[in-house]
Amino acid sequence: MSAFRELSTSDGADLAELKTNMNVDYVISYHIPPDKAEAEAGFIQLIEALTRVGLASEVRHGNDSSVLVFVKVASNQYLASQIYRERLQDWLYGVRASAPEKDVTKAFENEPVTEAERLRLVYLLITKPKNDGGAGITPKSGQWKQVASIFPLHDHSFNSSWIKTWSTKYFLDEVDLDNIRNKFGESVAFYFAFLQSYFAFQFAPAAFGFAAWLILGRYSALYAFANSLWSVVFFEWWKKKEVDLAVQWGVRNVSRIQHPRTRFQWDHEAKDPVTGELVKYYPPMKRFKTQLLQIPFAIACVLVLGALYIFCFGVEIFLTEVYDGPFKSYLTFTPTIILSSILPVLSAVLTKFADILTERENYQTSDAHLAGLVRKIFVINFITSYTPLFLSAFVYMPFGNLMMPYLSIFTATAKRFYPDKSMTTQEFRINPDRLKGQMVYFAVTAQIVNVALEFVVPYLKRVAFKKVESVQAKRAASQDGEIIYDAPEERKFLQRVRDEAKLEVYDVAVDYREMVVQFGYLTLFSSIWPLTPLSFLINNWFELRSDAMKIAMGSQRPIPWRSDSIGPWLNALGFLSWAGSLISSAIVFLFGGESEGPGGDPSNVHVVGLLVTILFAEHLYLGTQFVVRYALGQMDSPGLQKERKERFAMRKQLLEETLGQDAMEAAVPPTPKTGEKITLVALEEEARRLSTSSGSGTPEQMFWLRQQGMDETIAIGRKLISQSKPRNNGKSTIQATFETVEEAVVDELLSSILSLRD
Ligand SMILES: [Ca+2]
Repeated sequence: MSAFRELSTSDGADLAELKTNMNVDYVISYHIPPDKAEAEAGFIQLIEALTRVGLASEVRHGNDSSVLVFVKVASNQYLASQIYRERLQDWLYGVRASAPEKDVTKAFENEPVTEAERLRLVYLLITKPKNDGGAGITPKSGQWKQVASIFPLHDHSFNSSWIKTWSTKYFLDEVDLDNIRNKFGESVAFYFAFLQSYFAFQFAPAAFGFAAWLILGRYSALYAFANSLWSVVFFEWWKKKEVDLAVQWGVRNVSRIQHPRTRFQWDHEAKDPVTGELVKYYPPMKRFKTQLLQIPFAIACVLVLGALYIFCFGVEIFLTEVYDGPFKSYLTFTPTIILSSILPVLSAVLTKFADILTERENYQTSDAHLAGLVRKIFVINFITSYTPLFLSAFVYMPFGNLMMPYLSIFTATAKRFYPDKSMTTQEFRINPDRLKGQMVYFAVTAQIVNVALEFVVPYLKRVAFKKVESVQAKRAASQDGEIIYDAPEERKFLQRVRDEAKLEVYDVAVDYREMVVQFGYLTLFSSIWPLTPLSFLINNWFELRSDAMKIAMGSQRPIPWRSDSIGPWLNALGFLSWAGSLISSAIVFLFGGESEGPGGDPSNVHVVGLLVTILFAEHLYLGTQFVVRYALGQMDSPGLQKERKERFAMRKQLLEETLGQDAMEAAVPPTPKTGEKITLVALEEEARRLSTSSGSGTPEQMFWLRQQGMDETIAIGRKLISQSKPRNNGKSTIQATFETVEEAVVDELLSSILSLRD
């Protein structure tokens, strides 16, 4: 509970190790492979690459199989030139309305560098390709596969006051969101802004839902209409709000400055026939062929997940409504157990497929890559989230009586298990409350379970891992004697960094997905139970706070990326809002009025055929529109070409004029000289001498004085590597093997699919 206590009590932030980040910009966790020579060579390359782009580094012991490399900008002048260059680029791309001041010093006086801006630029410096002025370090891939993670350190005093402020107020205001933006960048700030707006908007449906529950009852046409109208208004309003926020935060059009994906593999480099710029080329047809695999992928998702649901659905209906034998009250849990044990595995495999498929689509920019991935993830989530309700509303209720003969399969099976006992069955009757019961589950129980899965489970996992690790460390220490790596004054700080290194990487897409799925329940099915919006309203107050806590305590500090919208999720919202009008009208049509549903007899449904036709046609229409819109978006037009040509020329000229290539290069600090032979002890002494003789060394200065220059960092790093005892990245062998096998199987399957097509 220590991390929790530190952050939740007011004096937590006073702890010395939480107060300072030692001026560290980023921490790189370098995993030591079993082959020590390989480890050392990779480490030397890492330090050299960092030094080449003007970054200073210090190395410390990480755990048995990793070292931590601390990175900060050595030359503020070089960083300043990078920031200035980027601001200029922003202006050229229309992100900012005015050009930055020509006098560089003045420019920074007028517009001080924010923390998010600095961190973003330093991250780019580390990861950008070499020919783009970066160190080209790509975590976990290719040459850098031993680089496990690159993360900034949390600002714990900010975090604790953040959580405290948010948990004591009902509404977040602009200042709250601005603070998030300055710390974690616009990409995270947009999520919280969206969630806050969504939360505020939900007061309306919560109120009229409550009124409808009191007065109109369920399946009310009036409620469905109002709800649908609300979703359209919210969607359109948010589209406007998004632009507004982007302008306010100075990131409008920032999605135009797209970051090239480091893993993009091009066929060849060619001159753009229009601008003359040298571009990396990957034939769009080749990509399109891979993209076509999305169709079988979606079909496979429907079949695999659909089959599972239908099977569980059949078992459930049989057990609850037909079966009347022994252990009935326990057996009714069977479908839930089957579903909750198989569904996560299936979704994980399908998500992995989506991942690999998107990777194969080989997008040039990270934005395009993300959009491609989100499309597939959305398909999976749509099916897993809404199928149970779809089955109940459109299969069970209208066709229930026709299902009866098929349920005799289960009866026969059950009788085989109880041949001697006389198994009784009851007459099958449609349960009219089934739909409502399910909706209450999704609106209340599932939401609470989600919070637990999102926050409590990862926390418990961390505690357990820590326990295991400390036991392992103790055992290792008793076996081959303890090596003390940390200087006493740094020990607590380093321990804190090691803890942060173990945290998960925050992925804002996970949080968006959760909210988008919730929005779907609201638009598609809330007419079944009008208290749904009220329940979501309450949930979302907690969601805002628990997501904040997830970032502050459960994740590494996110890289402060910029963005000018909620990205591909906007389309998902638009789709759900549109689909909501169809589905909820169909539900009201089927179940509204006196009869409360067709009662399992299809002859009670007169216009179902008509509705299905309309539904199908609408879907087809939407699909076609989507494909055409997408295809047109990929095409170049003469107007666009002209614009691109002009912009390119202007950019090139201005960049050269304002900051010549020479000036940029001059700012890179000279490579440090080779130091004399050093040992850990000698450096310790040096640091101690400095602290006692001058008396002026702050902890931050002392931290960066331990290793002076690249060569000393390399020497100490090699020593730490040679002392290490790699133990498979902290994972158990079984876990590691399982992951490798899983990946290999999926990759193999995909390869064979691709080769079949060729
Ligand atoms: Ca969340």
